[in-house]
Amino acid sequence: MRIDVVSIFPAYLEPLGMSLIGKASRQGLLDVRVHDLRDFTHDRHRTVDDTPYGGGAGMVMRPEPWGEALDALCDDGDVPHLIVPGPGGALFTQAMAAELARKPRLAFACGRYEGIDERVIDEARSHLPVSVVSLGDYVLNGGEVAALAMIEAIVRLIPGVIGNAASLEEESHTGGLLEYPIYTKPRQWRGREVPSVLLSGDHGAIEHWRREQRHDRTERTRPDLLRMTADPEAAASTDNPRFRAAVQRDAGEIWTMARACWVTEARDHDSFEIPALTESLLDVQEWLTAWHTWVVRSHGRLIGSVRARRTHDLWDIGRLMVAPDLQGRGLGKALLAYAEQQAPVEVAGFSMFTGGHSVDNLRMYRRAGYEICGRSTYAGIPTVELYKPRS
Ligand code: JEE
Repeated sequence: MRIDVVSIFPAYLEPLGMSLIGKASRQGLLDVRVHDLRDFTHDRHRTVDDTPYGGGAGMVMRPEPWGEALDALCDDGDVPHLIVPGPGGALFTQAMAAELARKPRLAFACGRYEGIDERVIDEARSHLPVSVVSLGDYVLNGGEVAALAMIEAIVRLIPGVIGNAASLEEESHTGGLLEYPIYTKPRQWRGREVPSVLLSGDHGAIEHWRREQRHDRTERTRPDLLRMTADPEAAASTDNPRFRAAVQRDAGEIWTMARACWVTEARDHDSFEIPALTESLLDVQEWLTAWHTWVVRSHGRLIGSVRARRTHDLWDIGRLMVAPDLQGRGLGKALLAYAEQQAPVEVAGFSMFTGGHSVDNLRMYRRAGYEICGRSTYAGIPTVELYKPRS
């Protein structure tokens, strides 16, 4: 990946030569170039600011040096995705970092003073993808510190930059809960003991304790991650529904919808002993941390969901559901195809599992290329295992 940064304080970006980012640059995974905006001025004083039209406090960055600097970044055919840090931008998120980590070229335009003449952004949008992004709801003196933070968050997601792929894999499985507390040696420090469960060697008890800690901490310090209230995504109405990674806030609706969806299964199999019907809300919150789960919303309403995880060389897909009033319109098939697309490259095929009497589901799975590869029973209910090789 190539990253260009334009600033009037190139020295602010010197930390980019250190640590993981510096190492990635030396290994050739990354090419970071910092440019001084003043090199694109032509007056004796290398002026980059002027007074605002319409009055107001402070100074505004003049458009001409920015125009020339951005032109210089685009002179060789391929154009970068331009990120303009600004206090009025969209909040920078992990999802954004993951999306930007896949681009071959990024450029950061770091403003100072009150910001950059708006026409620079308008003009850049006419030939580049541009995102105005804010690091958080507080005011900095310029875009440099924001760019540093964003670059660090993006670059660590580039394959090969963090040596330990397992840590990234683990991170992507946090499922929207905060972390559990961690400890190392010595066992006793300043009179404080490491929680005894961690020394017990009982892996089940440790897992249970960590799970409890994560829920308690999330409830205490980030209740917004658990509650549906003020969810901007849920509030946004979109006519073109898009699949998104599920977050903890989706748990309640997934739980409710599973009950609505699987009650027909219960009728068809003459039993309520179906995992999707007997599980609790806490179970859903729990499996959201262990599975990749995607949801689709329409006009703020959760209308579909699916989950998947890797077991050996298979991508195990399940809990495929569509709101009962919207079934039969191809949304289930689209969700299934989406879950398949998300499979890691190493996966050889897809596996699914359904009730033996789920005639409509089985028909849909067959049409999607699945073959029955096994039959068994679960709690006395006939079940069917399905397989589809990766094409
Ligand atoms: C880029 C200049 C300073 C200070 C006016 C009016 C804004 C600009 N999360 C983040 N906070 N701040 C930035 C950021 C700040 C920047 C620039 C990013 C370029 N500045 C500046 C004050 C103002 N204020 C009242 O509302 C708040 C404008 C940032 C990011 N990313």
